[in-house]
Amino acid sequence: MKLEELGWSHFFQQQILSLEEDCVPARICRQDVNQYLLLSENGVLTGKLPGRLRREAFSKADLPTVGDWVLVKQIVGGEQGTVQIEKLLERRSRFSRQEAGDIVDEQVIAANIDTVFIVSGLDEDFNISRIERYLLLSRDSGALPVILLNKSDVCDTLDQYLDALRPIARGTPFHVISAKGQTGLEDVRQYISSGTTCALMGSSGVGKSTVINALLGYDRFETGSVREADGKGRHTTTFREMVEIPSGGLIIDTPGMRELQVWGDASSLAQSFEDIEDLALNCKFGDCKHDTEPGCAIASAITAGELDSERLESYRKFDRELLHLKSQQSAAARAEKKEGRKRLAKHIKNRADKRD
Ligand SMILES: Nc1nc2c(ncn2[C@@H]2O[C@H](COP(=O)(O)OP(=O)(O)OP(=O)(O)O)[C@@H](O)[C@H]2O)c(=O)[nH]1
Ligand SMILES: [Mg+2]
Ligand SMILES: [Zn+2]
Repeated sequence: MKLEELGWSHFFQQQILSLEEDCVPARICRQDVNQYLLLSENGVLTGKLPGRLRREAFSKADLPTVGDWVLVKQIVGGEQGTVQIEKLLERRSRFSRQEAGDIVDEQVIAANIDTVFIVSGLDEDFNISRIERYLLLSRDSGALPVILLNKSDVCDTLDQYLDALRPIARGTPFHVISAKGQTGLEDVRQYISSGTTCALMGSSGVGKSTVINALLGYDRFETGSVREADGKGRHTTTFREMVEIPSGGLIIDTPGMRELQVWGDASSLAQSFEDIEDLALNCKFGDCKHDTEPGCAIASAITAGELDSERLESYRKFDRELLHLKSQQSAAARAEKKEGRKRLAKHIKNRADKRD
């Protein structure tokens, strides 16, 4: 494959002008425990990450992930196609969440993507707040979010679902499809062409792998049944992987994420909830909490049926989560600074001891 077909562009080219000649660009398609799988002009490569790059990383987000462009060098004396990763190139887009668990760090789920397909099943598992959450995370990604409403073949309450979706989707395109029934796939293909990359996100069981198999035209990814009671999946896909689409373009399958903690700041909130923030400009008091204050434009909109009170609740919830994230980030930064000072003091003392 040519580099352009793998998504290479001027943006990446300009980053390597002054680099050593024995390095070549390659793109991460899979990350295993101790190694990476990469696509390159010379086919599939196996890559190792040197300890130096790990040590230099401030955050996990500084390490290569699926979709990343890196520069690699053939390992001298190593097997053909075994390379060392020398440098991670700057990303032109990234979809991130907060690392699951207690660590405060950014986890990049997919890098250098053009389109984020937010997949949702039109079954018992349909969940508006979840779509709202994915939308918030996509706002800052630099990729275009597109909502795919899958499993239309089993849905007889479509109008109801669409009525609930419209106010939160706002300008975001959405398409009703059935991967199983092979309908609506042309709507999805319009976002895919040679050199572009898309990624599918969404809970377990919504049909991400089934959609990708339908687009590829063969069963590349394993799919799994959902629980009958609530339509939830069983986490069939367990790692992220990027594959080539025979007709051009690249597509990333991801496992359904159990925890989807926000990663972003006030601007992601403002972008996702422009409707609320615009209304708030008309509240009588600048610091209106939209609770019981007189002259509250948001309360009036809710009374008039122009705004769903649940939307305001989501806004408040994300606002709290983002504030919490911010305070965790500053606490982590303070701890790091303290740790750094300790290390420096130790270093100075060591040098002094040596001189003595
Ligand atoms: N009725 C119907 N079922 C579908 C459709 N698409 C997928 N499914 C079924 O939904 C189940 C889950 O599909 P997967 O593709 O494994 O879901 P996934 O999103 O990849 O799930 P994880 O890998 O666990 O994150 C499977 O039984 C699929 O056959 C559809 O359009 N209609
Ligand atoms: Mg899957
Ligand atoms: Zn108000």
